[in-house]
Amino acid sequence: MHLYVYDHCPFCVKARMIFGLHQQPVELSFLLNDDEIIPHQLIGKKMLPILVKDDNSAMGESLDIVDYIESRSATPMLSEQQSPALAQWLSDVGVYVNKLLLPIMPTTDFAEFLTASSRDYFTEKKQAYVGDFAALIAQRATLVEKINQDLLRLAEIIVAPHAVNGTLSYDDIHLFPLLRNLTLVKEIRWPKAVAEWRDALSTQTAIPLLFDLAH
Ligand SMILES: N[C@@H](CCC(=O)N[C@@H](CS)C(=O)NCC(=O)O)C(=O)O
Repeated sequence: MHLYVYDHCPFCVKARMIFGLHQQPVELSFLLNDDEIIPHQLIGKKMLPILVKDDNSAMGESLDIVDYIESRSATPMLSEQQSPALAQWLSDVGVYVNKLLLPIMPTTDFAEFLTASSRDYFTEKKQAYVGDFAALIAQRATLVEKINQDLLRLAEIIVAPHAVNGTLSYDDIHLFPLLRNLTLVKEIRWPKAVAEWRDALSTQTAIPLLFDLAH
């Protein structure tokens, strides 16, 4: 199977996680962010992740891909258990965290941003809904302080180092991509319980964290 992704994309990380958890090999391709042709050819719109299955049919939507790999496994790994506290936390943080993270993305060495035109494409598209990147970069210290406070709250929600609810669930799939992207931000103060969970999920999914790219 073949998975088309962007490295910065939280939905793509969700799809990558399920392959890692099941230790199922998948061929990964990182598309340039301004490549509209391949996604359109595969699913008729410009959106990743896309899984091309063994029968050559293409599937979009991260959670459909997660469910597809789960349902094919003799030993499904994700419980349906949901933490209302985590859902609330993700919703609260979702209000502002893109203002911190999106302006950083085109300054990284991610494969999807290797060309000037791919960086320009991303910047123009994301600024249209999150706001001017230069203005957001000026707010970075305030946004970092907000997430540092919220990570303290998250530490109280995490039940066990290997799984946010004590056993692996879709909640782990929802949380890990955000925390992975936050490893790009060098000023983050990681509470111990959050750092342990983050590292354990990175190990279990075989998806590297981004500290090497942090600035
Ligand atoms: N509901 C979709 C959302 C996927 C999504 O929003 N992907 C973004 C990247 S994070 C995308 O491809 N956006 C179009 C673009 O970047 O041009 C899913 O869960 O897979």
